[in-house]
Amino acid sequence: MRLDGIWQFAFTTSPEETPKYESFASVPGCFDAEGLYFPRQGCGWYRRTFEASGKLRLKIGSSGLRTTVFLDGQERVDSPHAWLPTELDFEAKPGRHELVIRTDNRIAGHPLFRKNYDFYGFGGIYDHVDLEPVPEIRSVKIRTLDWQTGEIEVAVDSDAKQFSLTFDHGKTETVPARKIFRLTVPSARPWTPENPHLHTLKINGRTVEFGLRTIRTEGRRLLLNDQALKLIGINRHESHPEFGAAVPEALIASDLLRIKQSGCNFIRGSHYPQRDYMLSMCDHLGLLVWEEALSWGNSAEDLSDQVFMDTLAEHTEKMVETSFNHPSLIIHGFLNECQSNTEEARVLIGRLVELIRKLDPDRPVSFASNRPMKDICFDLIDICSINVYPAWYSEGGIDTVEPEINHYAEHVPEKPLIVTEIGASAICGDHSGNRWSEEYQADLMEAVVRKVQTDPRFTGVSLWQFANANTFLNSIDALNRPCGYNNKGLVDQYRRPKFAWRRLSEILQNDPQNRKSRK
Ligand code: ADA
Repeated sequence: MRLDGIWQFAFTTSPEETPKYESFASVPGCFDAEGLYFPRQGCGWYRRTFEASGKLRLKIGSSGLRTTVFLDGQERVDSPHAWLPTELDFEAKPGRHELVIRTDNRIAGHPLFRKNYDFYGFGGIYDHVDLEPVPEIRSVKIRTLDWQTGEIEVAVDSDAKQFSLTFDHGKTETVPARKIFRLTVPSARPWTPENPHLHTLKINGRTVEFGLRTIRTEGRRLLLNDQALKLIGINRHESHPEFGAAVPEALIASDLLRIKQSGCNFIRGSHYPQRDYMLSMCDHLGLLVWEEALSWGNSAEDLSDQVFMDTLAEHTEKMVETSFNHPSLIIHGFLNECQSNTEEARVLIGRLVELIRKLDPDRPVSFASNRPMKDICFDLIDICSINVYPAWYSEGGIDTVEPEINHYAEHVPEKPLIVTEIGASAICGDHSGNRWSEEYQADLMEAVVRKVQTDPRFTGVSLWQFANANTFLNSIDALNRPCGYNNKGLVDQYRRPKFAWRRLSEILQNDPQNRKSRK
């Protein structure tokens, strides 16, 4: 049962105040995106009733920044894991029940969000709310062991005594239940960005989509099904002036289609876990994804704060478990631009890498460093990733881009190297050719893309960024962010293309390497 729709709504400045449900709000929706509560800090209370009974699971696909669920007046879940699903299993007596979801967007006191983060922390329910019987199969995790023969490893969490298994609507086989087992996919076809073929496995009525592909690093190369990848892509925030983080699915689909059609093959989901719809769409389109845990520019003080460390570890674990079966997901990331030149960073990064490798031994792990020359953590991860802004946050012009990134390539260890951020702001309609103009942004982007395409030391680039995205409004830093947006989008916040977007599409569409993968 999908519970989306019109819910009763109340706003309070703190969780202690009693909500008065005098208004209505859309679910999904962000209360602070537009209108009455823009951009207020406090609690958005969403209330409705439903009629159902038995053992039920409530699932909120994505919400933030802190989500508290009350059922029939009782607090049942309290989660700081913004952008991740919140779930509650409960037993309901026959009759009508009251459901309240409180979303708190206050930054003070949040264990992971900080006020210096260069993106807006929206309050609200970003994704669907669903109610279903607790599934007999609690979770299924599928790993590709051999992409050519179709051998997979399946891990199932369930108390069932036997499993009935059906691949791709084929014939059903019944086997005794096991926690982990190997199977061979009949008529196996690999998943690649060019031909993103998906298989399905149905276990006791639960269907899981997956793709046959391996991903690993070897020296400076990143290999998908043993073929070296060159990633040309873009960072994307889940953000829109009118919907906040509750970006409608049709708009997510249109963003991703445009990215695919431009010739890009890669998206860095900056800087938090991605919605299931986003990853599923990338599975279908053959777009490769870097997903990362919520964090940004964290200081050594954060990195050694016990609450921050433990919450980030729990958050990372949930993220890895939630996204496990998506073949498009190829890199797990965390701690964007932390103080990775400190011992505090080494301890936390080491802990997160170990945790991820235990949960998912296959996918490479990385974090984006904005201090490649003094970073002391590159040895801990599989891919060196650098966020650098030559010709934007430094004096030189576009001719400094190539020498500067050459310099980093010479310095970092012998591992795949991705320029995870690089770019310039541009205001639509400024054609002066100076900084902030569409021309300057396009020229800088072109210098970067041509360099990464032709220099084998680079495994890839994710340009900063797809669309202008909402960011902080009330700090001194906001003076650098006209109208409260980070304006480095290649399209603006309403997805209107700037020169750089058209130029990028032209470059990639004229690249014979790329032409075949856009089909
Ligand atoms: C950083 C950061 C981004 C964004 C960017 C910028 O690299 O990771 O989130 O803030 O800088 O626009 O300056």
